[in-house]
Amino acid sequence: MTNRIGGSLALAAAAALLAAGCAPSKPKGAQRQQRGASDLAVAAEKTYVAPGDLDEYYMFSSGGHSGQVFVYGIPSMRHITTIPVFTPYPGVGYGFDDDTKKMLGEYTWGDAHHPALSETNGDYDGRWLFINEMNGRIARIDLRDFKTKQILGPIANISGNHGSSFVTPNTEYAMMSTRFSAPIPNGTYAPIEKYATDYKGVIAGIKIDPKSGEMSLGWEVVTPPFDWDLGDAGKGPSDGWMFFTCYNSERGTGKLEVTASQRDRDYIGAVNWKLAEKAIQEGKGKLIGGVKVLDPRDVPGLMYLMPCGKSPHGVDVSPDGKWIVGSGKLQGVTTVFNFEKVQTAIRNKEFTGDEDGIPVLRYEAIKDAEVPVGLGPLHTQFGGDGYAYTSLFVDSAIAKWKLGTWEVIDKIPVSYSVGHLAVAGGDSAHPWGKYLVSLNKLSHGRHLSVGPSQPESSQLIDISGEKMKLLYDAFTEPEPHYAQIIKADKVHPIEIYPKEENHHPLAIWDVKEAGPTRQGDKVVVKTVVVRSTITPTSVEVNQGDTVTFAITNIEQTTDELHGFGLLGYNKNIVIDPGETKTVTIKADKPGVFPYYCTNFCSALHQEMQGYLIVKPR
Ligand code: CUK
Ligand code: CUA
Repeated sequence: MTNRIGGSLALAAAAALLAAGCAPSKPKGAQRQQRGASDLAVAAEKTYVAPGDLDEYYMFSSGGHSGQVFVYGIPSMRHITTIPVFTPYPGVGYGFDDDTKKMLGEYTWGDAHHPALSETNGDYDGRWLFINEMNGRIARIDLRDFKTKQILGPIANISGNHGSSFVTPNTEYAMMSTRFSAPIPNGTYAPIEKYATDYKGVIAGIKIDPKSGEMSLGWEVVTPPFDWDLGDAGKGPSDGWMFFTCYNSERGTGKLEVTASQRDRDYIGAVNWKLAEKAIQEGKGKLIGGVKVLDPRDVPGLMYLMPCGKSPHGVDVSPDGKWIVGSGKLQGVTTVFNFEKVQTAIRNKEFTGDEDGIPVLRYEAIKDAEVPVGLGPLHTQFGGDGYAYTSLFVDSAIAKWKLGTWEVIDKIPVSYSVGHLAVAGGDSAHPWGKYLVSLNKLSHGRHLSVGPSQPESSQLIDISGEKMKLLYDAFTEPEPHYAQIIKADKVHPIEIYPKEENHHPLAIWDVKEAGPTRQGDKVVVKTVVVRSTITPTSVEVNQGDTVTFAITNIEQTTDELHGFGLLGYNKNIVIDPGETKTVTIKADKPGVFPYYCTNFCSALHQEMQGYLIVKPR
């Protein structure tokens, strides 16, 4: 690596700031940022959604280690709902009924970073939302009812699935990758001294059924232990490729802040997923951990390495698919690669070497520009008008720059230390632009004090004009990373489950059919909930029985949810109008256990109650 990258002086400063913690000095509580009165009035008007009016966009924000997805309205920045994904959520009974309990499996937490809306021809189609999780899992939320329908994984050989769940332009695949390289298959021992040779990175394609959205493992590619961090799929001319950044091409261990920052460059890995698909069909994969894994040495053309500035984090493909933007965290520039040049370099074999058989492309041959955006560039999103927006962690700002001319047009400070940013449609083929949300890592008391565990901060920024304008501060629970913003009219949720669509084998719609049936020591209680009775109103079983309540909410009225809380047995579920759910307990404790409706549903809500009576043996 002989080429120097611009901003290497700044680099040392950046590294120091990264290490030291880098927020600007802390403002006093309730202190106002100095601003002209007219600006405040404009910001207020632009974000005010009057009572009864609706927001223009949905924002789906990852909940980080809360394992959830937060749904906001934009421009109001109101938190409308939470979609539980990887974590039980008593509010909607998630993780308590038999189906969602099974879906969560043994995990009671998940670290979810990157939501991805499904796409058709590179544009959001409003069908599904996918989201990754660090324990090698990925989930699909159906936007028809805003519910998690599938959790796939943990996927074999993947270790710390961070570079996920970015999708290809027609949702053929969601992406997956190993961030914490480890020996494969999982469960293999190798001492840390063997890191460089025996630890592996893995990149995977998660196949998505175009009709049902059902996910399954498509293929895996084994790589050197580079710690794959983030990804994005090519589109337009670059369709067929996936790009992943890595931050440890040094193959360092121990204090990575030192060892992983030695080289001037790390890599963006480019994987030809259409070739991966073909190679697996041709049987070129080797069975590792029960799945077929491709070695780039066996499949020429499968993978290339694009050198990118020190410790890159985000990689983002422009709306037209021509440019690939990679940002080195420890640089003052973001690098723009030209996909056409990448292809030419591959054709002309402009390689400077290889890493375990994966050719390294010559940096100067594939680069179009180094844009001097500022310190600590992380992620880039795109507007609909040829502008790009890059988050600057160290500068605690967002830079606006022009694709093609590479001019930096504007910069706006954010509060504080932005990670991801999200523009409406900002990673699609046709971004809407208009709004940008800065998902900040620190809030430093820009809110009423709530003690040391401060909320997460997101800021709404108007990007409709030449200059970016801050509109609003919003706060949430931990911890949004990335978000996707979609025009509200692209999403078409139902408001009840239609009776004719309920094919649950245990559903009943007539209270006369309600009651227990027994087979040996298994008792199934067909149950109806409707204003304002839970039928049956009491059930007697024997100690040691396995009891399944199959509960149908026969309401067909919007918002008439009923709950089923069972005291003493740690069960709490919620049944939406027209829905049937089952909840199973082992009745191992004798006694009388009340069950009751937990959702305030009518004037006679209190009366919705009954008893599970467990007769001692
Ligand atoms: S990460 Cu959090 S700032 Cu997990 Cu996408 Cu970049
Ligand atoms: Cu049903 Cu309260």
